[in-house]
Amino acid sequence: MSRVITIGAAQLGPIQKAESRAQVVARMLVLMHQAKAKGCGLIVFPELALTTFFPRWYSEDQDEIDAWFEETLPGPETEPLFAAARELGMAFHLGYAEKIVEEGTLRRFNTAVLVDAGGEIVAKYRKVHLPGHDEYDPERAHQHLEKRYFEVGNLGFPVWRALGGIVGMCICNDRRWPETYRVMGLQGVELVLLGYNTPTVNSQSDEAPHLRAFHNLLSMQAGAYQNSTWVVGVAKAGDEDGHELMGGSAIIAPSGEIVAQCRTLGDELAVADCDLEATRFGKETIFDFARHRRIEHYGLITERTGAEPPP
Ligand code: CDV
Repeated sequence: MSRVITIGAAQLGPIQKAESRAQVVARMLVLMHQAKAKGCGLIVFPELALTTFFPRWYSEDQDEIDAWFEETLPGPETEPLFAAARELGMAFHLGYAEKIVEEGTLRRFNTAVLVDAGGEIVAKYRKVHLPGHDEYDPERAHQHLEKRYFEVGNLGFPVWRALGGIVGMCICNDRRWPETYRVMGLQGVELVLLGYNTPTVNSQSDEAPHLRAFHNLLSMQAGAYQNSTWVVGVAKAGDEDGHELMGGSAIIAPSGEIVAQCRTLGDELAVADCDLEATRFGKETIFDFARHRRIEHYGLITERTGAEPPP
């Protein structure tokens, strides 16, 4: 029996610093209606989807910084997304900057939520691997101040029973780390949703853009294959106020193959029918963790070489 969910990877083109949330949400609603016309039951939006990629801008003014954050979700500007989910019967994944008081402490996270077709938030993830730096760095071609503006996520890498399967989330830089997928893989994940904002150029070297595009896909395809899970990676792409972000949003099968991909650097939908049953072959054969993982033997390498285990 198949468990097919039609998924739309909703790449967003650039969002300029001066653009309002209302303008962005209007673009997202267009993509939601396109997705509905193509039979999607889930649409996936990028990391920090509601605004420009603000961590490239250095600021010491907390009010200015807080203007990029959502204090409530849904809020007045994001409610139309939730209404569209209900109207269209379509779940969505959304990345946003979260400002929240938790146990009396004000906190800020780089967050993603999964909203079901009834417009309810059913899952929340907070980014763990925050790249960049926390002070202005004059040596860099551009700033990347995620460590300044966000705390490390405090929710781990859980999975949820949702959309008829087992769903996990991560955000951008998380996708480069094998443990991101493995922690979810060990919980049986069948569908990993993630958004990214990745500059085409490296701020600290002349790394070739084609290599950066290769590493983007390499990470996601390896994570999919080695854990026999679908991975949907969605970019915010194009030129934001002179800073170019890569595209390449992709839907990746549990085999590691790309089954749908965006071709432009603008608002674009890539759609695929994703059968969650297709995760079973890898999970029951070569990546049957219970039968084939040999954790007790991994330490022997340390014994043989005499190397000290890492702290
Ligand atoms: N938003 C990100 O996490 N971007 C990083 C860049 C800075 C390398 C990424 O891993 O794509």
